[in-house]
Amino acid sequence: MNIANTLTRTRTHRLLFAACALTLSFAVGAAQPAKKDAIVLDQAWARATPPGAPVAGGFVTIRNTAKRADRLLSATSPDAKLVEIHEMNMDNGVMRMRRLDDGLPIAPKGTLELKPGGYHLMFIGPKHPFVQGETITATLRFEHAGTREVRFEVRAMGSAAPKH
Ligand SMILES: [Cu+2]
Repeated sequence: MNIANTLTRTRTHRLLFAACALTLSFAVGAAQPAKKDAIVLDQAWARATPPGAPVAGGFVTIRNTAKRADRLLSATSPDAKLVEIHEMNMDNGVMRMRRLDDGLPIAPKGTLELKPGGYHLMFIGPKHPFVQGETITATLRFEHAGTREVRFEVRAMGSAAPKH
């Protein structure tokens, strides 16, 4: 796979960006149960990383059961220096990623899916390799629902090339 050629420059520096894209290039897996309340978090998982990886991708499905909109504002994790909310999409065959400083809205009764190739949490500066089978913890902060702790099940790095 020749991701380097398809990447464009962003504010994020290139190495970080490339590694980030790599962690997100593989296909998805199954489910994991969640919490209650106005915000329901489901299918939280993170991608395993090789030692020294600068970033790791985290994915979760967020359901807003309330009648008013909410917003995912930010996230933190004891397992990484920093967690950012990112968007990734394909633009004319070019993979682009950007940090969403204003977070992500979740419609009333709506569902927001963070998944490979789309919105995701970017664990920046993992404090240890994310090892398959382990659990990574993060706290998500919502505008109305407050904070929620989520456990991300670490899944295999995968070995397939991106399908695009
Ligand atoms: Cu990212």
